[in-house]
Amino acid sequence: MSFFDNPIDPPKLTNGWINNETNHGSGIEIPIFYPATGQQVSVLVEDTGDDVDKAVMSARQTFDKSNWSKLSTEKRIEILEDCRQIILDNADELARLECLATGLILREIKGFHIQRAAYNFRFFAQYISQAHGERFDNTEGYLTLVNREPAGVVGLIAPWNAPLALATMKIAAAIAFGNCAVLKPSEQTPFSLSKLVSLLKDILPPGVLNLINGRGSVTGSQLVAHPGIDRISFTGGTVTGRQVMMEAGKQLTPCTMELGGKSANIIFASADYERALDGALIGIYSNNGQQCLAGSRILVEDRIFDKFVNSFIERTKNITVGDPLKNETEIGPIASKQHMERILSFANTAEKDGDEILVGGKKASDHKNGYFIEPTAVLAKSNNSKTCQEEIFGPFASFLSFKSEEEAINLANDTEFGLVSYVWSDHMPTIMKVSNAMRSGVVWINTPMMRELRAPFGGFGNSGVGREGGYSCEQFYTEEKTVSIPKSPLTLKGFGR
Ligand code: TXE
Repeated sequence: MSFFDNPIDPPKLTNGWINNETNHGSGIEIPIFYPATGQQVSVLVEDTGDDVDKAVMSARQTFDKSNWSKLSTEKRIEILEDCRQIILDNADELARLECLATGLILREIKGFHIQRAAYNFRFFAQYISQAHGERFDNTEGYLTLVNREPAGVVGLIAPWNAPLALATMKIAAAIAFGNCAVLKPSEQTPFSLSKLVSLLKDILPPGVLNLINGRGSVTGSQLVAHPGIDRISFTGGTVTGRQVMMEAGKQLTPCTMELGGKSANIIFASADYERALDGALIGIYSNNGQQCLAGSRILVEDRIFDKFVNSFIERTKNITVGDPLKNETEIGPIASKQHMERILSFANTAEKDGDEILVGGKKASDHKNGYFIEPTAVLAKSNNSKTCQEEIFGPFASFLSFKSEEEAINLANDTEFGLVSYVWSDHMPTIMKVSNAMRSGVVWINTPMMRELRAPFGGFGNSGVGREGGYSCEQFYTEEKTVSIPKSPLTLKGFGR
C-alpha cells in the first residue's frame, strides 16, 4: 500500500491540548500538506494569546498547587515507564502520523524514531533512579546540602525534521525532574505530537503536559514571552534561536538552544575506505538529509580524493528516492515545498559561485507534485562557497580536498557552526590530533551518528547554547538550592544583645 494510492486518514482538524482536554484554538487555520504528494491533508488551528495563556496557567497551577513536583522517585519512574509503553503500544499509528506530516521514511520512523521516543522515557526513568544531591561537611560546625528542585514550567519548542524523537527528549526530561510543560510543535508537523499528548493524558495528571499549535512568530513567541515560563528548550534554526533567546533574555529565562550545523566529515587516506564511504553517505543522506548533525562538508585527503568522490557519485546515483511508505525507499520527500525550493536554490547558485555540480541538483522529475529532489553533491570552489558556509538542511553534500592534518583542521573549523565533526582514519595519532582540535560539541571517530544519551549533545559557536543529555538535562530542568544547617545549637552574637 502506498500513500500515493491510499492516503492514511489524517485528523480533519488538529487542536491543542490544555489540562488534558482538547483546546479549540482561536487563531487562523493553517493547511498541512503531505510532502510525498503535495496534497493538503489537514488543517491546524492556531493557538494565540488566550490559548497560550491558558496553557501556561494550567501548567503553572499544576506545578504550584498539586503534588506533581513532589512525587517520589519510584512513582515518577513508574510514570515514565508507562509513557514508554504507550508509545510502543501505539507505534504504528504514531509512525504513520509522523510520516504523513514530515515525509520521513516509514521504515526509519518505526526502526529509529519511535524506538528513540520510547527510549527517551526509559532513559530518564533510569537516570533519576541514580540521581542524587551533594553534601558538604567541611565548614566547621555546619552541614551543607545541595538539593535539585524542579525548575517549574518549561516551554518546549520542537522542530519539524524529527518531531517525535526530538520532542520526547525534552518532554521526558521535563517530567523526570518534576516540571510541568507547554509543548509547541512545528506548525508544519503537528500530528504525531498531538497524538502523543492525547495518549499521555491517560498517564499524566491534568496540566503536566500541555500542547499549543501555531506559527513560531505568533504562538511560539507568545510562549517565550509569557511571564509564567521558567525555562525554554528550543530546537530549530540559528536565526530563530537567536530571536528566541533575545525574547527570553528580557525575563532572564534560561534557554537551551540546539541549532544548526555545517559539520565536517574528514576522510583521511588512512581510513577504512568502504566504511568511510558508507559513513559519508549516511552522514549526509539519512533522515532525508534534514538533520542538524549531517556531515554536509565532506573533506577528503587529496591522495584519495578523485577515487572517493567517484565512488560517492556512483552510490548516490543508485539511491532510491520515492514513496516514504515503501521499504526499499532510501530518501523520501523534503518536508515542505518552501524548504525544497530553498534547497534547490543552492544548486541554482552553486555554479554561479564557481562550484561544480557532481550529481543531482534538480527536482526528482517522476514525482511531479511531491517535494522530491535528487540527492546532490557539489565540488566546492573553496570553503568560502555558500554551499560550505550555509546550512542547506537537505540531501546536499559539498566536497573539498585537503593535503595535511593542519589543512583539514583549519577547513573543518572555518565555519560559524560547531555541532559535530566526523573523523575517519585508522591512524591513532591522526585521530587524536584532529579530534582534539575540532571546535565542535561532538566528534565521531570512524562512525556516523552514535548518540550516548548520558553524554552531552550540543554545539560550539552558532550551533547552540547548553547541552541535552543526562546530567545536562538534570542541570537545565532543575534549580539548585543550597541548605546550610548548624550541626549543634549555636549561640549567635546578634546585634543589641
Ligand atoms: O525553523 P525554525 P525553520 C534549521 C535548518 C532550516 C532552518 C529554518 O537549517 O533550514 O533552520 O527552519 C518555532 N519564537 N533547522 O524556519 O524557525 C517554529 O514554529 C518561538 C535546524 O522551519 O527554527 C518551530 O516550532 N518559536 C534544526 C521551531 O521554532 C519560534 C531543525 C523551529 O522553527 C519562533 C529545524 C519564534 N520567534 C530547522 N519562530 C535542528 N537544529 O535540528 C519559529 N519558532
